[in-house]
Amino acid sequence: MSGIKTLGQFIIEKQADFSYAKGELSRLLRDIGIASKIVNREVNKAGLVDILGDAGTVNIQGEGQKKLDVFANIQFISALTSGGECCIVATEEEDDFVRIDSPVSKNAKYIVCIDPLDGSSNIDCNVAVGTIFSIYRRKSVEGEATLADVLQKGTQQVAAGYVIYGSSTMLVYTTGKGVNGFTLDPSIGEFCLSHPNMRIPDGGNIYSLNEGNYVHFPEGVKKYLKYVQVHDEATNRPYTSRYIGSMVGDIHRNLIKGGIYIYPTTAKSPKGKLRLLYECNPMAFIVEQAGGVASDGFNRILDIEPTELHQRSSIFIGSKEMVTMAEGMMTEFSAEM
Ligand code: P6P
Repeated sequence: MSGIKTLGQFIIEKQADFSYAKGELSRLLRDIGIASKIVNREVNKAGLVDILGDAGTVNIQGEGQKKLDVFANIQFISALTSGGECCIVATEEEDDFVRIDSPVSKNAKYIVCIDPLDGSSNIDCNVAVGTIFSIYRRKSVEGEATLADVLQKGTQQVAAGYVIYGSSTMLVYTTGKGVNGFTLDPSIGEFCLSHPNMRIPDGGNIYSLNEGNYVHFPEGVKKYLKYVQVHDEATNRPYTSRYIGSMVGDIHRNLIKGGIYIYPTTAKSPKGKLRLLYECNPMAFIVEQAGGVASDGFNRILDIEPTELHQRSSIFIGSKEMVTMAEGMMTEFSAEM
């Protein structure tokens, strides 16, 4: 029986994959793993300690921050600061990007975009929540890194991953050579390789979207919803609706079982709700590396040129055949508009 392989051992083993890396990216990934374990400890105790509920503050998205949002944000920034490999952190919880203020980090190579705790409104009802992160190499070669180093296309990511704090805690990441999943073993406090070379099925019958927004959906999405709900045994329809209001939870399930997650434009979110830099891009990189597809309904997510830090995008992400079908309906109806 092959022995346990921890995240740290795996990262070092795969370091040879990066011709340019001299260990910095490996250390950066390990820093993120450490912060995830600290966040996991608090998420798991959320009902027991005074860390539930609202922090009484509002983030740039206009969303009330939960105490755990703020706690997770602090933990990741702190781990990235002490690790010394990251010069800028762009986080959902801060209006502007955070320049890591430490002598070693000034010339650090990497930029991290992160949603420290996505889906946090679910914490009070014990539904899975997650962390989502993207890693880029800074483009500028001298002086301080700037916003231009942050606003890079998703195709420029050197790594991306998520942590799901669910029935078990898993860290799933890619560096562009496939997707691997690690499950936290609390008895040794290590993430251990549990899902090597994750692949999303080409087809599936799970669709994830908030049908409460139906009246404001684009016509192509309405058409796709009607398609998945038709009774047709030959094509295994009607499909199954699964939506937990936590992107990491919904996409992780669909990654394993096959499925599509859609957050289209709605009346409340005319540009889509999810943020390009630290939700759509990392999830798109991971799903593409697992054999799936991710677009805004028309264009590949990873090709979108960012112009703002908290820019939003609609997203259609998951099994190749399902996303392609939905995109076809979006195109069909946009042509008729
Ligand atoms: P709605 C959580 O706030 C989040 O960013 C994603 O994790 C989740 O899929 C989506 O928003 C839920 O949004 O509008 O359906 O409640």
